[in-house]
Amino acid sequence: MSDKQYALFEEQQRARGIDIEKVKNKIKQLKVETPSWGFGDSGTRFKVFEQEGVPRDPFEKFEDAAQVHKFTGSSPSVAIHIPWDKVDDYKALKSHAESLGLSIGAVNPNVFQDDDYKFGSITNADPAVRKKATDHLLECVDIAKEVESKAVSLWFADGTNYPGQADFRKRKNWMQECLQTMYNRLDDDMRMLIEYKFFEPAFYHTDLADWGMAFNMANKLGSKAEVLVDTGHHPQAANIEHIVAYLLDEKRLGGFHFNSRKYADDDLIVAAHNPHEIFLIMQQIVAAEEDKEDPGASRTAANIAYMLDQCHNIEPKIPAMIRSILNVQNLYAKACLVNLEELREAQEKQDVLWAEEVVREAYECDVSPLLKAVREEIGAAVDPMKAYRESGYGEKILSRGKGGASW
Ligand code: AFD
Ligand code: MN
Ligand code: MN
Repeated sequence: MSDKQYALFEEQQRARGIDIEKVKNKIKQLKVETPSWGFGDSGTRFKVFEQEGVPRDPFEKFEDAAQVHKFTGSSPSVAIHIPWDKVDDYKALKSHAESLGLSIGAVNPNVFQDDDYKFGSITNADPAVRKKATDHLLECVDIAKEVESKAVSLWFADGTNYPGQADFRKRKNWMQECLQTMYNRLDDDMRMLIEYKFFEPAFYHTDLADWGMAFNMANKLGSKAEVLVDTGHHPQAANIEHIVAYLLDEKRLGGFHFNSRKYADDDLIVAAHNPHEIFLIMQQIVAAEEDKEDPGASRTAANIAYMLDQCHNIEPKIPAMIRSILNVQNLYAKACLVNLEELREAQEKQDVLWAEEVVREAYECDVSPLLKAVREEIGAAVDPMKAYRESGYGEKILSRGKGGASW
């Protein structure tokens, strides 16, 4: 990137009242966690198209994740999923991660693939099944402690397919009872991130179906319980940026699972279909980060766990992850270019078109000179996708063959 290009960009932004050095620092602080399960084979209920060279075990998943961090400089942690990432020695997995410049991020329990969970896990009418599921949650808290992870990220497939199949209120109370048992196991510096999902795999009701149910559950459990917003988990046309602002104001936004969807939980490359939505989400976060009048909201914003939750079924996985990280950075960078003082003035004056223009203007800025400058300063590749393509890593791992790890 030419210095001239960057100098012109910087001059333009200064003229807009933007502190570019501050924006660069904010972008450098944005770290996005990759999901171990995103590197293994994945698919839909119709077909898993096995890919040549996918990792054969959790250790190789971390090696692939290390490529994403190597070229972007912005994804130093990897979420694990138990039992998909079960190993005999978690400390060995942690040391392996550290040898690659990575840390183990959120620990994700799995109470949706065992036959016993056919009619639910922590909402199952059979107390023995609820206990089995709760024991697994406790096991995951213990694994988190062993690998010094500070977050256990919870998603439940629990739900029903037909009216009358189960008692909604009993299930709600069973869930709370099991989650309280898990909550009580958390260390003071740990947190549980409660994810919700509108539907799937249950098709009539899902026990944690929306942000309100997750928020209510987190409130009942205590301050170490927060809400996880998966961007693919909402009804069509849901205003996710409003949900995010509400949770920030309540100091209950714990993190994100970024992906994009057209119609359902498609787990596709984040912002591939609707980048504006992710920008508007980021704009709420940046406004909270900079809100001097609400230190609680800015603390919450500063403590968000940014994670990808994606499965690349037809495209090569490592470059798809790199693309996703770049998309998140791009939209966060744009959100940092909103002149918040000007926006506040326009809002106070209720000048609709001025306020809309202040936000739109930032969205329409080409931030590539800014991102290239940041990448140069942090020692990442100026063009991560090109650098990965030219690295030969994708070819090297083909020797692993087919039939590697899958979820
Ligand atoms: C699926 C679920 C949910 C969960 C993820 C990892 O829909 O998003 O977070 O698997 O368990 O995507
Ligand atoms: Mn998710
Ligand atoms: Mn999902």
